[in-house]
Amino acid sequence: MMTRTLTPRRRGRTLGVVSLATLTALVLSAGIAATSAQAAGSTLQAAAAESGRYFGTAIAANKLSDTAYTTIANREFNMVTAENEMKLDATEPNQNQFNFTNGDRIVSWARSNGKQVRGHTLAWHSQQPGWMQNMSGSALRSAMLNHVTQVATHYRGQIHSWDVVNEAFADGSSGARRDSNLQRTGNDWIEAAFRAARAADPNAKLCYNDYNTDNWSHAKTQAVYNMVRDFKSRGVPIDCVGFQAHFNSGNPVPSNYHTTLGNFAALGVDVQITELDIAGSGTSQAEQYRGIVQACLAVSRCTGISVWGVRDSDSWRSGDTPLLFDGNGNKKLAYNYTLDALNAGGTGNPQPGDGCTVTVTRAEEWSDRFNVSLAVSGSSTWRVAIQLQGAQSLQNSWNATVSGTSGTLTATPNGNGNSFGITVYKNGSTTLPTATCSTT
Ligand code: G2I
Repeated sequence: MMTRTLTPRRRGRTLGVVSLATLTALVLSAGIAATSAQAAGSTLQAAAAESGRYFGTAIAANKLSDTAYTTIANREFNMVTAENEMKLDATEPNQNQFNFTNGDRIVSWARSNGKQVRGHTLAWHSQQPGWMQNMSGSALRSAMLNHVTQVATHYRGQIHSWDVVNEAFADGSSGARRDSNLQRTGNDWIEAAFRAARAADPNAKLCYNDYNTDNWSHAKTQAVYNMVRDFKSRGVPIDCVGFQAHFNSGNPVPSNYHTTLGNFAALGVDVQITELDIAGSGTSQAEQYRGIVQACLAVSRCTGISVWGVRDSDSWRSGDTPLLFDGNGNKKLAYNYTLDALNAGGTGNPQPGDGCTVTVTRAEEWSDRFNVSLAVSGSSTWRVAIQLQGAQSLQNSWNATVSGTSGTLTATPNGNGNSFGITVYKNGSTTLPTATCSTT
């Protein structure tokens, strides 16, 4: 049996719900020691709910008749994503002929079991029906917007969050949009899709969803960040960013994950981990799952985590055994680590290895320079790397020790708390510097 010392915060909250006498009676009648297993959430959804988050899974409609599958899914998860059933090829197999049969089965199963639904996905270069693959230009743009409108309207009021646009950026170091028939209709296709989705279902949160956007220093991450920042500044209706989080040895969980999540959240969007799976086994896999949970819990706008399937055997890459239950439905070590990390919570006293996040805000501006305010949360022992843009250079700083004058600056505490500032000479660039935080 696992034991864990309850923090004061947890103990107080638990006893607020279950009286000490009741708890003692329960423990005595069960004849077992009081451990976290009794006090904490005993399923993923219950443990995540302690901090107001959801824990979800992808569901395949053709598995809803498998009771071993639905038993686990129903017990552990309170958010459901249709793995394939709401994609473009599934919902509009012929132009303007919509088929919602399997998507509806998943929504119906979710709702009858008290779960919420993530919609996946309205516009994507992949899994397009044949008729759409052959289209281009304004005809494709219209067909795409019609698809967004029709599908979002069909599910109006039933979707927690929609992945409005999926995987629109290229891999590698270019930071460019992915070439696709949709991209070739014009760079504004993404914002057009978001506007159509908002009009069709004003109450769904509208997300941009992608993979390989986990490491803050990767060009693709920066490119998506810049798009979201641009959308927020121009009033394009975006509410959330989905991080697919498909990890393996070639694409490991980055140590700066909380920084990525925190910096996106600081733009004023929710962040969600939408398709989590981690190739591997044993302690290594379990520790990576724990890291992901801790990163999400460190960011208040990280509102939930979904894994991409129930059992390893249900995974799109089952050979990688990337999920939380084995093929027989047994809980893996990764499950235990995930559950414990959720139960440990994210707002207690800082622990070694916990992250910090930094938010960057533009302040006063003059013709040649501007002020930047930075605020660190999550730790009081931090180091912030500030990336100046272009030829920008440092004029001045306050409330932190700042070294460097151009390129990457380093800031550390100087006894004046967690908020500090710099003045930056523009030297031709008014772009806001970016910053990452690490604990020391
Ligand atoms: O590739 C993993 C995921 C990456 N992010 C977007 C997700 O939508 C994507 O999910 C996967 C599904 O897990 C697979 O199940 O997307 C694949 C392609 O859409 C899905 O694979 C497809 C196969 O390509 C089809 O041949 C098959 O008919 O699954 C279909 C249903 O089993």
